[in-house]
Amino acid sequence: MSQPLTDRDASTAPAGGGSQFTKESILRDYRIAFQSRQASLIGRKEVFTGKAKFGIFGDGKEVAQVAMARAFRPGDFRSGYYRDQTLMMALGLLTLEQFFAQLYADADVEREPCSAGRSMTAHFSTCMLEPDGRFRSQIDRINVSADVSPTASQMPRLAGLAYASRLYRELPELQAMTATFSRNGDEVAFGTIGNASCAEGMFWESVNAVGVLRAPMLLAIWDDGYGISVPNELQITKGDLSAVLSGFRRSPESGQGYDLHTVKGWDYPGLCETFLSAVQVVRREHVPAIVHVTEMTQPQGHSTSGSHERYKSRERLEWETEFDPIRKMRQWMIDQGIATAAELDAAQEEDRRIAREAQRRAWEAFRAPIDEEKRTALGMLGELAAQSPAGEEVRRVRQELERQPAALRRDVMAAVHAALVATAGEEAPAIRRLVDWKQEQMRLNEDRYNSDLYSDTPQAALKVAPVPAVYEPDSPVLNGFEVLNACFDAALSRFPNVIALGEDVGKIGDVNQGFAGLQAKYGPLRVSDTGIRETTIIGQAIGMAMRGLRPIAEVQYLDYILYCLQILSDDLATLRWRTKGLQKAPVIVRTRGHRLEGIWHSGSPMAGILNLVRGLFVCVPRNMTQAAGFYNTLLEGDDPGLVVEVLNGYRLKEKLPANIGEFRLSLGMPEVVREGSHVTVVTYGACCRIALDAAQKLAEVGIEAEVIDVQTLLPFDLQGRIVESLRKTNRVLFLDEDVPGGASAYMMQQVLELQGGFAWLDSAPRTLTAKEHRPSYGSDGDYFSKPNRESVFEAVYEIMHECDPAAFPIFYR
Ligand SMILES: Cc1ncc(C[n+]2csc(CCOP(=O)(O)OP(=O)(O)O)c2C)c(N)n1
Ligand SMILES: [Mg+2]
Repeated sequence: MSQPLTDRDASTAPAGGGSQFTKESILRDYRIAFQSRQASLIGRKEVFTGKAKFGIFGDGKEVAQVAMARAFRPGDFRSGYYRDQTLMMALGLLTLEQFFAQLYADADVEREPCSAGRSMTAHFSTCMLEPDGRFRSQIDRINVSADVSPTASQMPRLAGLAYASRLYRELPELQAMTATFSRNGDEVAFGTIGNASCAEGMFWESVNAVGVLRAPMLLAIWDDGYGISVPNELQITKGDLSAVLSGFRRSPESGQGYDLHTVKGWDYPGLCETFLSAVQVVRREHVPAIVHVTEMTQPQGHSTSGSHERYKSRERLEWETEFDPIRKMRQWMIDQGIATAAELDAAQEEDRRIAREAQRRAWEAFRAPIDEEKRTALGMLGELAAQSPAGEEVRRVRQELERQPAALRRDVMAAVHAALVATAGEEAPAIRRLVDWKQEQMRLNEDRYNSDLYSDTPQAALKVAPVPAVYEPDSPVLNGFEVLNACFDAALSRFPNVIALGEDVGKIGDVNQGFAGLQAKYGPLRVSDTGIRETTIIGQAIGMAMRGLRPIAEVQYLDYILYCLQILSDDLATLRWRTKGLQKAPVIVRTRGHRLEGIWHSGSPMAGILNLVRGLFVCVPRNMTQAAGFYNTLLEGDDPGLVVEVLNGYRLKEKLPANIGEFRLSLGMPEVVREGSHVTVVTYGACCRIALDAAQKLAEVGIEAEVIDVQTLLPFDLQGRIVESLRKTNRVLFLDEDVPGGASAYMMQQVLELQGGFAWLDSAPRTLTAKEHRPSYGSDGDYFSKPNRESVFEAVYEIMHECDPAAFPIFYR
């Protein structure tokens, strides 16, 4: 083991023990590690006795984490994973009680401040927002971005958290924001990841991106040799991460690359030295670093789902016992004369008690409100049993609930439901009271478990007031891309925190020139080229947005959104919900699609997207002016959004609104783009033009189609504009270029089920979509793969034929 520790520069205000190595601070580290271990041991038992559903703990990783905590300072960020309980405790961001509250899924945000019971145990976060939804100051506290479960998914966001420091240091126009978000970009974004998760593609994509971005990231790899049961030899080339990462090492000539460190997970002084020296360079020079912590252990195995004796050899298990980091640290403290064995024994005894008591208090606090609800329900059920002819059945239901010692809310609600079924049709006063109480509980549970998918703050995108486009007599008629360009120019000049990034966005101003000339005007940090790395373009934007910036992140084509759909779905879309409104990342994702040429430049996989990104708004404007209106709205709001521009519309002519920087479109407001009385055609994006063309042809045979552009798929027609049209036409066609049963089926469900459109129909509702396969290449390929003027004509005509065959005879087949 390394030498004794000596104090370093004490001016770096420490967050954990900092760089001062007093006996007290070392003992404090030890006790946090020990208490954390006790929490893991007790936690596992809590799962096996049925009080918690699942456990995944940080045992074996404790000592490295108390060492890492010393490198943190207020203003820093963490993006990590489920092994970090000790780090959280050492940073003062998680109490033992809170740890247990999350284990029990306590839905009270005061008791379980990481996710209000929404995430499983060991998914950490800190509150980043004021009650009104604005960002709290980030510089006087340590900020933990909310964890997710998919392995390595903490990495793309980490890239953005780190990169924001660089922007705050290097962009003078962000100076005004530094009081809340940055001290000269001195903040480090710390990451943690398991060794096996480094086999994921996005690990390598993120490491590469951060190296290119020269962002101040300090990444710790907790290497315990396994990913569940699979050893390093089957995870990583050469079985050795340090070896394969070595190509990223900083080159002395260019200064680019990483500082790489390797240190053992049981070597407390070595870990402290390594983290403290590494972080100094990261902070000062904005050079990223990786600390590969090897020889870590996992005394209780991966999780409560199975035992590690199944896959670890006896030798390995013995080695893990011997090299248990807490045991090693204890010995080192005794050898160094920091504490005697007797003193440590006494401290350990006390720590065992502290952990047990915290567990008991957390359990009691978790149970108390539920037991209260149960008592109330039992009282009401007793009352109902006395009043009802079905009293016996109600009594049975009541008894069953009473007998459950640790009844959950679902058990209470199931009993109430059963009693109401048993007494259906009766008029006892107790029934009304029970129904009212049930409704009240449903409302409370809605808040506990379902709130905050979208913003409900004063800045919510849904509350942004619309501003109509204004046209002057001399307003110029421009190419679509020039309209967008004017919009982005206005946004960049009005909001200093707007940062555009993406492939080819910088120098050439994107492949369709939406940002043409804007890098020259605003500089390469405001309008940036990135590598071809969709996942980390989105991750970068998420991290930046969590630090107060307003990224417009571009995915070059809609077809390539599949590369980042996972991170959009798992991270961005869930962020506000999974923290019950304690964190946000108002990212704007820009892409283009629907129609151009060939399989991978004209896809429109909208249902796939819609179904995975609830939590984002999805705008599908039919032209660039509408797109500009949505960008302006999203920039005023604090929700994330996706805007799909129409790929074949950049060279179509549009009149430039005089207020291109200010005009705003409301989300969830369809527009009737052609009025008609016979059939309603509901569509969006590029299909609007096709529907309008078809409507013109239909008018020639006496059919008046009403064409409605839904404009945003999420949210969808908030005021029921489409059902209003159905009241008039009583017939409907849902049209788009997704696959059959794709977004057209979604629109149908929204209109017929949610809006009650079914009641107004005189004809069967229809959908017209692209074929099941991807679009073929060339104009004919497009024509025979996607809806076109003729197929729309025929679909509408057939609806009319069905209701009046004489007036509308089929003449084309
Ligand atoms: C994308 C994804 N695949 C699989 C899993 C299931 N899983 C959870 S943890 C884990 C092993 C991770 O090992 P490692 O990164 O070494 O971290 P450790 O648990 O050993 O600390 C796996 C396969 C997951 N959470 N996410
Ligand atoms: Mg591992």
